[in-house]
Amino acid sequence: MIFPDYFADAESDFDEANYVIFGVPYDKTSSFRHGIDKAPREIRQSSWNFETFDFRIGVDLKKIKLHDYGNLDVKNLKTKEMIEKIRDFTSKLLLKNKFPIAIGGEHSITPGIVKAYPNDIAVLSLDAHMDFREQYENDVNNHACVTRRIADHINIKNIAIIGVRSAEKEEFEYAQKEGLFFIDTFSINKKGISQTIKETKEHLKDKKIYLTLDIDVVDPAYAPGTGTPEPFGLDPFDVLEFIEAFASQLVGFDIVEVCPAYDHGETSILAAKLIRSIVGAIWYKSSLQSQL
Ligand SMILES: [Mn+2]
Repeated sequence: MIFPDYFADAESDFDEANYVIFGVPYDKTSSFRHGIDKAPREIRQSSWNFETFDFRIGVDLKKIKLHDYGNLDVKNLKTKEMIEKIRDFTSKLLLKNKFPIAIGGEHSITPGIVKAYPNDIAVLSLDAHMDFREQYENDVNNHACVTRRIADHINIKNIAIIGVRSAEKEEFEYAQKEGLFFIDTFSINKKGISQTIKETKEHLKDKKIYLTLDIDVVDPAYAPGTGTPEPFGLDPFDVLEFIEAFASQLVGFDIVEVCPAYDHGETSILAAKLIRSIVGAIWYKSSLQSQL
C-alpha cells in the first residue's frame, strides 16, 4: 500500500508550523553501499505505521505543529554546492523560528545544516564512526569527514560523539590530540547509559545542541539497512533514553544514513519512530517549561 508522500501527522502548513521536516536525498560520497537517497521516501512511508497518540508522553502528535516541506533537490550537486544549498535553506527556517528536522541522505549533509547556526552551539553526534578525516577520496566534504567539517564551524570542545566504535589509527590519534570528546560503545556497555548521559551533560553543560543521529550508531541487528554497518552498537532503548535526556536543549536534528536497499523495513521503521519520539520529547519538555 502507498501512503501519502509526507511524514505522518505533519498536517500543519509551513507558516503555522513550529517544526519543519525536510528530506535531503543525497547519495554521492558513500564509500560502501549506495541507495541512501531513497531513505526520505521510505522513512515517510514507514511513519504511517504508527498511532498518532504517543503512548509515553500521553500526547497526540496531531497536536504538534509539524510541517513536511518535501525534499531539497540536491541530486546532481557537488558536495560543496549541496552543503551551501542546505545551509541557505536551514538559515531561512531559523530566521522564521522553525525547528529544523532533516531526513538524509548520507551524513555529508550535516555540516550544511550546522553552518546555518551561530558558532556557539554544541553538536551531539550519535555515530558508529568518528568521521574525523581531513579528506576522503579527494573530497573534504565526504561523509567520512563530517565531524572535521563541523569542527571548522564550532569549537571542537563543543562536539560530543556517542556510540563511536570505528576510526582509522591516524584519525583516532588526531582526535585524541585535539581533545575531541567521545564515548565508545564498549565503555557504554560497561558503565551504562545513565552514566554516559551524566558525563556528556558535564561536557556540553547547558549549551544549545544540534543533534545528528547516524542510524549506524544502533546495532545492525536492529538497523541493518545502513551504508556502513558496524557491529557492537547501541540498542534502540539506550538511543531514545540518551536523546530524551537532552531534549530541552535541542535546536534541530537530523537522521542520516538509512539505506533502504539493505533493509527489510526495520531500519526505516526505527528511523520514523525515533523522529516521532524525539519530536514528542522536545514538544513535551518545552510545554513543561512554558507552564513554569
Ligand atoms: Mn556513521
